[in-house]
Amino acid sequence: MPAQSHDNAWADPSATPRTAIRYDWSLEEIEALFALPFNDLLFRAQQVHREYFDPNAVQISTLLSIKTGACPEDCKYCPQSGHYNTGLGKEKLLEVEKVVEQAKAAKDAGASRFCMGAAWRSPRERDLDVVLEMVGRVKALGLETCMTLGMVDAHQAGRLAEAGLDYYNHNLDTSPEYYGEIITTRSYADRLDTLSNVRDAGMKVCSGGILGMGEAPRDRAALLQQLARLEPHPESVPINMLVKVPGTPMENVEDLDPLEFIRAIAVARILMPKSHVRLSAGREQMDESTQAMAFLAGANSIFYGDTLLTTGNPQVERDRALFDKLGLHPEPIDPDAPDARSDDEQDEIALAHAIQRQRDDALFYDAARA
Ligand code: SAM
Ligand code: DTB
Ligand code: SF4
Repeated sequence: MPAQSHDNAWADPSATPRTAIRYDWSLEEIEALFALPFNDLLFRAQQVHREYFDPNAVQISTLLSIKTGACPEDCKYCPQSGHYNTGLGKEKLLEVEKVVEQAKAAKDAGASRFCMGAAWRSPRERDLDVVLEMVGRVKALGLETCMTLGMVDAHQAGRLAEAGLDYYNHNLDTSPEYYGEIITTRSYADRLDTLSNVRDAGMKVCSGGILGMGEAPRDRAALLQQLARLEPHPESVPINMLVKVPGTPMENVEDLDPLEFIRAIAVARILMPKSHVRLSAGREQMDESTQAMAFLAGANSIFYGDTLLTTGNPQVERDRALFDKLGLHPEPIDPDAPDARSDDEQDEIALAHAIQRQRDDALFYDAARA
């Protein structure tokens, strides 16, 4: 998917006054947005979207599971939880070279960000050493980096930021009220703490949730309210449609009406005008019209590549065809981003981590351990 030239009118800040960024949306205000006639809601979302973004550009991320399965947490939606039998085995942390190979392939296929996920409650120090090397090596390819490793404390977040990690993904998943129905092994407050550690360390925040888990409409509004209360807003907001995996307690939950999903995307766009809203998991089960409506509602990021972490995603050829049909193009990495590092700087960071890792290996790293 080559980047195409496009009209920059949307980027002219003098053209129209931009919608103010707010952090104080009330639940009633948000529910009122959800209750708008569908066309009015989408029109409003599209207006806000055009104030801040090229309406036809979509940020492209590719996911890789760097440590799969046997997670100690009990998230009811998750195929990787060790509490449920979904047929996934316990895998070891991938080798750095394998990750770099996959990242190169993702870049060649057109991704601008590489997201690495681990089925951990939180990373152990010796795992973190390996993970930091992955960050340096993937960054050195010219890709933005994102990791999702579970809870991180201030020290761990600091180490990730120092390694040059651009984004950390940690989802709130659902409303504070519904949360206890879905996860019992970590609290909502734990999640908010991780997000504030990530922010304090200077990384960009990626945080969103999952819809279609049997939640009430009010829970969808309350999830978006929590996200929109974060100041600043998360730069990236993944909205996942539940992928119902056999063996999880959610395998037979009732389908969410796709139009309700689109409404949530539109409301997210209105509440968080400057954030990238990602049409995240669940695209493989969605028809093209639903995806097209999600882009119209203000989604401007996707996961690209045949798999998410453990479940399927549309084939790249299908996505290319969809982009062509809709006249969409991949969003380029912002070369003026304040944290963009030169190639030399990236090489230095990667080298420092490789040396550190060799030292650690000699001391205690047990490669046979999961
Ligand atoms: N273990 C880490 C954590 O939970 O923070 C990172 C990996 S975890 C798989 C990342 C996110 O994937 C979860 O927070 C959840 O939002 C999403 N996810 C997991 N299983 C899903 C499913 N079946 N459908 C949709 N999203 C899912
Ligand atoms: C996010 O919000 N969704 C991605 C990513 N962040 C890590 C994960 C989706 C996982 C879907 C189930 C699976 O493939 O295992
Ligand atoms: Fe573990 Fe993350 Fe899955 Fe929860 S969502 S079970 S923490 S991998």
